[in-house]
Amino acid sequence: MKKTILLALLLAGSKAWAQPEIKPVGALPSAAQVKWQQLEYYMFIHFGPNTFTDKEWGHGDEDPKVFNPTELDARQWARTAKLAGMKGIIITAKHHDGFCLWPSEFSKHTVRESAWKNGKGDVLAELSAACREYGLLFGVYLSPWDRNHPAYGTPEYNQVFANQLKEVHTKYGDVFEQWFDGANGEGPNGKKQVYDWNLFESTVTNIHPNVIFFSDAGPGCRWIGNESGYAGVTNWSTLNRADFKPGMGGITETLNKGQEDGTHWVPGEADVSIRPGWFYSAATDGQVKTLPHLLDIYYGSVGRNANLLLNIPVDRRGRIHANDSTRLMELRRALDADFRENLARKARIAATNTRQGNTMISAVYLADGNYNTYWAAADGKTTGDITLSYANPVTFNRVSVQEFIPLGQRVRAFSVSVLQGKEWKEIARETTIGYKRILRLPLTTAKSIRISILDAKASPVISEVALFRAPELIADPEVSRDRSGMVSIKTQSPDPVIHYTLDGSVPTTASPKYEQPFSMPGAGTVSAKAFVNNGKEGSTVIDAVFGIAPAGFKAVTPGADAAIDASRRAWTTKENAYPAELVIDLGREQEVKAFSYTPNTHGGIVYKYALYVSKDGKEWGKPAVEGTFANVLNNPIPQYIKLSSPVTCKYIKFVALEPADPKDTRVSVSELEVY
Ligand code: FUL
Ligand code: CA
Repeated sequence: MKKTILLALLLAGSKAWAQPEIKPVGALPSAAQVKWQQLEYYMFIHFGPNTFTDKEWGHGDEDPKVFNPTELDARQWARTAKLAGMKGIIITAKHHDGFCLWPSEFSKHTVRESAWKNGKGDVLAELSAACREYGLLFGVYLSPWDRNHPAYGTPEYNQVFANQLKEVHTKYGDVFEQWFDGANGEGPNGKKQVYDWNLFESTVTNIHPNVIFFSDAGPGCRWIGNESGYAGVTNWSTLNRADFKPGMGGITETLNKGQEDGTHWVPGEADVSIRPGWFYSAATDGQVKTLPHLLDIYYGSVGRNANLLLNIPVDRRGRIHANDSTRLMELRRALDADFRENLARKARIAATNTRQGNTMISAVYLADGNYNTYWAAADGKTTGDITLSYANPVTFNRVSVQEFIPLGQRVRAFSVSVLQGKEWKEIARETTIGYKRILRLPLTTAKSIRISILDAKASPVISEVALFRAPELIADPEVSRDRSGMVSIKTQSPDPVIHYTLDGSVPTTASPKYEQPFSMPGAGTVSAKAFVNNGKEGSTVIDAVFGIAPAGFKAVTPGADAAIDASRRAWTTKENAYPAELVIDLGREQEVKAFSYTPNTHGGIVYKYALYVSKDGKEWGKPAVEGTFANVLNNPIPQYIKLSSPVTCKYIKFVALEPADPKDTRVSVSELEVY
């Protein structure tokens, strides 16, 4: 075997026109980054005092005693991750509240001060041991922003944070990824820390030279620019790193796509939670993302040259809740079914413009299942057609292509075509590939399939191409309610039967069957499930939560109707609007227990707010509730806020006090609801 390879290399080298060597192009990944990219999918765990106080951003003033999981089982987390096909776990060792999940010497807000195990517990010790047991990589999230530490906001704090990093990286074995969170919600009058990133990085790399640093700017990998789990359809793994700093804001678009001629290799990592929020809350037990949604996220991240970091919050017992683990296993089964058989392995594969003179480079290596063997075009050729031919037609709906990234990311544009009679018909045209690009296509049957590299920075180098036939999914039911309170349910699946409940229970075929829109004028939850195949198979259950239908509501604030019209339309002010008021007449006196603010994802997002209530629209008194919408800029989900006690009122006044993005001074409300 060895001899043949040697002979091939000798032969290749002896020809004057041969091009055995491929010159790398642009910024290149380190060996550690290549290994990291191949992980593709791993678990995030948010766990801490917020789990017990039902918050997304703790203030750091919480009693550490609140942290008291009753049956903490890190082996259950690791087992779940393993069964889900994930390669590692990254845990919030320290979130913005400053609470340390290990007994840090450099803080008084830690597991040691908690009620858990009488202060003798150490979550990082338990999780790192469980990861080793299950063959998973262990990673840590540490928030530089610390709302508890007395030194925060002074230069001294940098050393405190460096000391904490040192503890975490020395005590628990290998760490594959160090997550630096860029968030800092202190606002204009808050304590702003000038972080010493060089110190933080060198502290860690001295201990773990191969760790991948996550931040808005890398250097190991970069935030994908949103918390919904989607990379750009164009996604370069390169970035002009000098232009970015963690937490600088206004760069989400660039982070989403990368930069074609970026100076450094800083690949994207897409982070998203399986629930609306990052921390566990019993209120979201019914809002675990659906299977079609999670699959969409997978194709939108791993399928677009990014790694997927999926958050599974641990609950108050210290376990992963059954609703989350059940959905994770559904996702695993669906992914296994989607990629069950690579049809490219049965094809005859040919390519044009193939680089000559190196027997290690050939179209046959495009479907050998080995990432390190590849086909490449000749120098000077930036295009090439890869054709898969079959004796009998094949049917597929997924196409996957992988570039050999150790030589750089090259492809700028590619397409997929199928031969119909004598004509090639293009069925997809896309931009970047990178480490992996997976296209979801309509079910297509053909005897010849062509993947054309249309443009590249240098001769394309392709490791693998694959075709799959993924089974059809049962689409989620979509529940909507109009302004008058009429509820409609629809779904994309052909001929489904939809059943629903209004009491929070899981719909079965015995539950009421949806036949036509029905009225639900009050606040409530509609749970819907679509059944096919005579009720034998069902979709995910959708829980749609609604406030009081705004049929009789009137916007007292001129032009603000869009905030109460039960639609996606938003009410948006001009710039420099803070503070701004939105007054709503509820039509009659009603009991109000809670309100929700649905931010407009296009901007004008409010961070600090107050809500007033009144019987006559004149006397408002003190706010019924005031506070901040934690993490609303990066995760703009509806914000549900409970009043401390129910009030009876006819008017409400929402006051926007501070923007989430200081550079965006408009106030926008997609919907304001009361419950
Ligand atoms: C953000 C944080 O503010 C959130 O709370 C969460 O930890 C998310 C992963 O990162 O920046
Ligand atoms: Ca290969």
